[in-house]
Amino acid sequence: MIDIQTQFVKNVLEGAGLSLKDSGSAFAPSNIALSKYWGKRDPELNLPINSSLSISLGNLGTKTKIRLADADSVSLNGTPVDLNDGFAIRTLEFLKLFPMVGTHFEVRTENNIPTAAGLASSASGFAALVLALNDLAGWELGGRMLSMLARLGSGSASRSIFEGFVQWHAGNCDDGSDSFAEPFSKPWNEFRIGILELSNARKPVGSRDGMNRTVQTSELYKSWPAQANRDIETIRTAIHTQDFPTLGKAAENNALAMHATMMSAWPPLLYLQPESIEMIHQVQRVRAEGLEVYLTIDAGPNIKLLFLEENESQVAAAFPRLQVIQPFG
Ligand code: 2P0
Repeated sequence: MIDIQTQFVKNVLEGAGLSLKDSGSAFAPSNIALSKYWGKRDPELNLPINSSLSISLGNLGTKTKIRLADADSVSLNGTPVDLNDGFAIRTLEFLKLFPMVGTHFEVRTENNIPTAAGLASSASGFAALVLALNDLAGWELGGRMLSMLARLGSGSASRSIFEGFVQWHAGNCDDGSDSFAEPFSKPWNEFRIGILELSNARKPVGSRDGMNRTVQTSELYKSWPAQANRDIETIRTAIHTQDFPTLGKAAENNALAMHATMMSAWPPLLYLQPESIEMIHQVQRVRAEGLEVYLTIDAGPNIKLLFLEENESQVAAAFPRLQVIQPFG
């Protein structure tokens, strides 16, 4: 497992100099996919079956500081993390891919989003870790290369290297060299995302196991890659023309289609809770009354609303617990 990843890292770092500093630090935003990543074609290089498209969440994300040390240590929001904890294990396993930088690391992570609440903290976490490593090692890598390194930690992390709208290209090559993320389009300042946090409990099946189970057992998954390709094209065009209803419809349909593939897996994956279903109905009700609001959902029970600034007060009135995010600041 480690060999193919080590070779990949070597290829990415070819030509990059090493100019170590005392410490490296960086921030990376969380992101929400408007057209989702669901399914891997290669688990070792973390290559996806389909491309995905996301929007980064501005100043919501992860700040990481890293330095070389005599022994490994990891902290999260100021509290030391047990090295047997899954978060520390994943972080330190990832850093083992970079022996040219060092053997032991002190990693300090600050998250301003709830960990594992379906708000993709692994995305901003691995993106910030790669950006901090790039700072520590003085590699001066470009965004494309950084996104490929972040991808090895977590697929969605490849998108969190960038601000704004981002596409992660699935690529075709077996060696992973054409599977990277890149930003596109200008800012859309009126764009708003509303988070309805219905549960911050850890989910019973993580995304990684959930997508593998879906690919292996869901009959409906067969139609997913083609749908994802169509939705990405629709959403890209809608972003360029700032056609919000077209974007919203495609994003909502994409998320619910992904959940249909999950539910048709065996054993079934049902991330939605009764409150999630209630909120889906509520979105449909207010939209029927003329309010331009759409939803998206990741591998968890929480609902994310998509709307424009002009409708913010009406959306907030219809969904009282809403946390509103301005992705473009
Ligand atoms: C996404 N999700 O596009 C989709 C939608 C969840 C549902 O990316 O195995 O944590 O680390 O590559 O990136 C979550 O999956 O999975 C995810 P790994 P990751 O945002």
